[in-house]
Amino acid sequence: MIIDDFMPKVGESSIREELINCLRGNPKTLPSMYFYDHHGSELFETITKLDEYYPPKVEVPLLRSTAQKLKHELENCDLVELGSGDCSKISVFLDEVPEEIRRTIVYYPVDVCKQAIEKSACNLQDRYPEMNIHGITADFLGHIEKIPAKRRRFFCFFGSTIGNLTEEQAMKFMTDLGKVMNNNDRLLLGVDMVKDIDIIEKAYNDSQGITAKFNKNILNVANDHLMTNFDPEEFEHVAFFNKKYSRIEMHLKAKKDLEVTSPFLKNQIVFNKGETIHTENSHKYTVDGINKMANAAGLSVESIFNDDKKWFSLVEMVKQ
Ligand code: AVJ
Repeated sequence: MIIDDFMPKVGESSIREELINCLRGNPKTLPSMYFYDHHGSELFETITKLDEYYPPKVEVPLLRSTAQKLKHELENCDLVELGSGDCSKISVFLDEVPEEIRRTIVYYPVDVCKQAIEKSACNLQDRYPEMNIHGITADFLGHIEKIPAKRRRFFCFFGSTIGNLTEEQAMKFMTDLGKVMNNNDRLLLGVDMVKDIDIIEKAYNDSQGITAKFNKNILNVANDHLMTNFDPEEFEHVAFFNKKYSRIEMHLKAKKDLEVTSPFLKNQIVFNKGETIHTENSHKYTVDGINKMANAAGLSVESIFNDDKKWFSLVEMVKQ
């Protein structure tokens, strides 16, 4: 098993510059990619097991039924999963694929978290000894070209991770992906659909406060990179549905006036009581929105697989 590492490391100035710019912005932001250090990836795994967090509950059975329909398309291909995380989704998918076909697949998990890739690739190798695995740690938004293109590719982007991108960013990502895709390549995209706002908001305000911990952990990650002195407990977790943009927004709200210092900064970062850091967007889609996005990126929607309630979609796309 091979793992290629393309992620910048703690201590690299490019990360510090990005984070400082975000915290100096008005409004202040932190990119949601930084949730996923080792602890954050574990907290996210805990979130996926919460009753209120419905997306995996609908996506997992849908992955199973869709895999049964698409399994023959996987023969002799490179299976590239963007944002593979703990690899639990692809294993639901692969369980439906016959061993003779798995033998012909090379699986490429791509994720920003090196620990997640190492751990999950090993588990997966134990589960499917007949399959080749080649892990890649990369921020696939910027490094899509790092992904090998020797054979026909089947791209998977599950979990509605695309929902973290703004409309503009999602469009750029899809266009970049459309450009590197060849005629026989396919993309299977998991997207969370618009539904009752109450259900959506509960999923991001769970009663055990795990999502709050996950949100606040991004400040520990900022502390690791910037040597700042953020105290996560001085911030409140806020998550609500923004109708205008059809998305959940997560913010961290200062409980009092605060000053944060870093040896990499001349001046402190000043927070007034009530001021927020915008940490995440999680867009919810409509079929219309999906088609528009695909077309603008030079892709066409071949099929949409849904659950009964149409809460989640797996969208199969090909190059136009
Ligand atoms: C992993 C991006 C799909 O947006 O629902 C979960 C992350 N944030 N709870 C999502 C998340 C808060 C999740 N994604």
